[in-house]
Amino acid sequence: MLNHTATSVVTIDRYIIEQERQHPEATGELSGILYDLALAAKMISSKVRRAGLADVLGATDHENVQGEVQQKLDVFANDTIVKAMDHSGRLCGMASEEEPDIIQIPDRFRCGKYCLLFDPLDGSSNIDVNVPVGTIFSVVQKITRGKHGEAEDFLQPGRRQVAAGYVIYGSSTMLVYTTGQGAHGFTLDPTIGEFLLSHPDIQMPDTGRYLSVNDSYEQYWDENVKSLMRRYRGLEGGGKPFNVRYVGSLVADFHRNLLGGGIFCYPANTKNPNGKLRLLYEANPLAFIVEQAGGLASDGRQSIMNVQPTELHQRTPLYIGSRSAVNAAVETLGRELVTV
Ligand code: AHM
Ligand code: MG
Repeated sequence: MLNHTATSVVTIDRYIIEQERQHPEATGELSGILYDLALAAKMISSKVRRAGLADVLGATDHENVQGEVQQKLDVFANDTIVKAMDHSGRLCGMASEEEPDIIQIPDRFRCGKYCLLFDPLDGSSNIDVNVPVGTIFSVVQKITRGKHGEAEDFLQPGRRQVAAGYVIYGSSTMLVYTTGQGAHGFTLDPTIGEFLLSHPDIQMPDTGRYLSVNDSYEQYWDENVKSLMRRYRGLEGGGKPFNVRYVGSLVADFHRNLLGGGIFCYPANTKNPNGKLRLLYEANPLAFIVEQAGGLASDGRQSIMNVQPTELHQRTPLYIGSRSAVNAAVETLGRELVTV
């Protein structure tokens, strides 16, 4: 843990460099990836901040003043990350929730030893109603020998991540990342365009305060999931009831629970037997963060970080949050299913 006094101003660049110095063997490539991601986050943040003005500022038919067709924000976010990252020589490829296949590094650029996986703008269906959205990212090291990243490189369990994080475009823009030395949060100061250390070494409360789940799916849950939700609500098992909070934007729900304690659940249901959320772009990076903050993430059977992915866009049920709340999920969901 780096020791900064509450009064010192620490930019994200400085923090990344100081963390890197603790590893004499580091080449600086991973730090470079994090700098580039922070830059992409600032560009996306600036665009998201003007989201409601798109129609006001753009010309008719979604053309902007330069005559370019105005892009949907999630496409903009996707392209911004790809363009910020593809030329650095640090990546051997990328995978995005917005794109069907691996994004190859163009031949004119050098290939590096890392793979970047990301959800460029999670919760973007909320953007029209001014609800926080986010970017989620994960970095793993290439394991195949060729120049370009192959499926095998991207389909690695979360446990092999070397860095992960998210950006929340909320009432302020925050970037939270980990390289396995704690989870650290930085708030964007828009007046100087810098991410400044605001939440060093985040520790998640061990007990839950908030429950985030979309219970309009209740009719499609099995009995164990229903029982678990009754337990969280204090209707079964005698525990203290959680407060229910559901934004419907994973980064926003996760971030609140990370700071305040609690659990986010997206259970399997009969309509979506693997839930909705994506293992590689959403569950794994947030699982790495939550574990670094002292919490847990499970698919109901095993740690999210131990799941061996088989497909790029694989979905997974997700129970992520405070240790005691996730343990309650594993305990309840592991019961033999009682059907009535
Ligand atoms: P997206 O990646 O298409 O934006 O979908 C993911 C979002 C999450 O942000 C959120 O937690 C979830 O979908 C909400 O789903 P639901 O509306 O089914 O509750
Ligand atoms: Mg998403």
